Amino acid sequence: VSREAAKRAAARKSCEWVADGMALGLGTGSTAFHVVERVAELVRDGMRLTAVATSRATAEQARGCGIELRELDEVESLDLCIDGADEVDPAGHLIKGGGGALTREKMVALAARELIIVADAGKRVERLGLAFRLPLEILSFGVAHTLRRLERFGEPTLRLQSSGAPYVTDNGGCICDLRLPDGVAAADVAALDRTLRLVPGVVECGLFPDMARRVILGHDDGSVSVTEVS
Ligand code: A5P
Repeated sequence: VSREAAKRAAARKSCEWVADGMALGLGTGSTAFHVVERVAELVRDGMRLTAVATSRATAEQARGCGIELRELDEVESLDLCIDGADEVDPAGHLIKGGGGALTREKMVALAARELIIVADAGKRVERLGLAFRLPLEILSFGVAHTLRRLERFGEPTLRLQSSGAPYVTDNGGCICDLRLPDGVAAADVAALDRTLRLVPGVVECGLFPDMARRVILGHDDGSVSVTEVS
């Protein structure tokens, strides 16, 4: 319950940066869920907002609570994207993709002038990738070959559904969860992201280097801390 309060507090705080007339990017996951709820309240209170969702699940939630949605290609840019993360390091670099939506999340975040990350304080780590496996979206074509190619970076595993079948993303791809035995130092995040994206079969990498402008962490007592990333 307290973790939920932390997520909710961070999510609600982030919406203080939402202003009338904005086009928003809406993230995916249990923390972003609270962002969508708060944005819907703002719309009900009369704010004119439009949004691009980073997943089908978020689109469904947003539509259900009256937020006007656009496709990414219907907008030239977004004013602000608010999303969750699986890990945040001291430099503000992120691991995302625990929910499998990393490709759309990265595209929507890049289309936005500003990315705000909302998370419970447990997501803050000293070094990315030690506790959480790095998600990569990979093509379903030739999965075994792509996984083998990824072995030189760590221990790749194919994400499965509870039925045992491969997990399928909104884009029809698969997810490889890559265990990085030594994690990744802040100084190496951008290079590792580039290198992994060059592996044939890899669609996108869950490393988000230098993308967050502001990180809002919620604590169990409902307080929040806001860090501006320089
Ligand atoms: C979705 O693909 C992820 O990037 C999420 O943003 C991330 O998993 C955070 O989710 P929670 O807010 O549910 O922890």
